[in-house]
Amino acid sequence: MTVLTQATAEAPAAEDRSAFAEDLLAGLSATPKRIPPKHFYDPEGSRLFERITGLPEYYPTRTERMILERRAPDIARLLPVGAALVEFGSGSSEKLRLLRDVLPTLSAYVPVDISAEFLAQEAASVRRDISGIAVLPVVADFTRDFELPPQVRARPRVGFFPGSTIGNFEPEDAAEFLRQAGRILGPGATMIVGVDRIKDEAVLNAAYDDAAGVTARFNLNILRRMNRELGGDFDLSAFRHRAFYNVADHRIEMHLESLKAQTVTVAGRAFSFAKGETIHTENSYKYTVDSFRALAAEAGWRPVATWTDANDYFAVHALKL
Ligand code: AVJ
Repeated sequence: MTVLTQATAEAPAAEDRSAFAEDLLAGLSATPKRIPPKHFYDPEGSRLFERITGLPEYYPTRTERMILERRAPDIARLLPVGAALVEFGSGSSEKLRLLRDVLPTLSAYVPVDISAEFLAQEAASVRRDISGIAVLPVVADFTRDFELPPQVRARPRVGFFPGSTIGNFEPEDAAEFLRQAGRILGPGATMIVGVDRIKDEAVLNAAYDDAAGVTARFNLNILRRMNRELGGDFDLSAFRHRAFYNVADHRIEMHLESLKAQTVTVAGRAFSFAKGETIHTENSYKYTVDSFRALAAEAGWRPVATWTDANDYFAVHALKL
């Protein structure tokens, strides 16, 4: 993960595409082959992810929603009145809406996202629906350094990182992200983070290999994206979706497995695949309540509360600097 680099002034779409090409050429040249999961989310990938969140096997989204709604009063009690809520990688601001009981405590909402267009739309809809809160969007890659709007510097600050997105980071990068979030938010800050928990392997495996095949389409869509945006000639029927829980490393791994020996061209370069060779497209790390608290503590945060569900599937952690 690149940290401490200022977000570029380039148009996000152009930056996106060249970053995609660069990551891809580097990742397909590596052994084993890999592509970073952030490139899943073109419009079709985002649509498929939305469908994943509604699948019967995919428990994280609905479980976290339930915890946030139920525990909003407890979260509110931890926050200083007049706090500014900074959401890292906000996407749609629907999680803010779940925190209905937190809203009276907030003076500002700062959604941070790389997609300027989506961010502007969401900001407008939050302004329309929620009164008494200044909406101050920041266009930035939240894994890099960025500046908070000057209006919130004098207010208490709360970071919000839901969705277990932190699970996509290698644990050392997750710690680095938390450290950097602490630097951005500053002394006295609070952080609310959603984290998926280690659980029965069968439950984990089903969540990433659903019966309807939506996750398979989500994974394979990255090949379609390479074909469309980078002139690739991937045959989608010559690859299959694989997802499994790696017990030793506490993570779900997603791969695209080549069903035969083949050579594919993308971005003007040829890449050979052996039969059975995979492209590693995602890690989704899982934590125990204690292993996540230890990680946060290592990054300079003090764990102050953890809320979970009756199945112990998911955890929402509150941290203080
Ligand atoms: C958005 C990273 C939290 O890891 O569960 C869902 C992405 N990948 N199904 C996750 C994902 C396959 C998701 N995160």
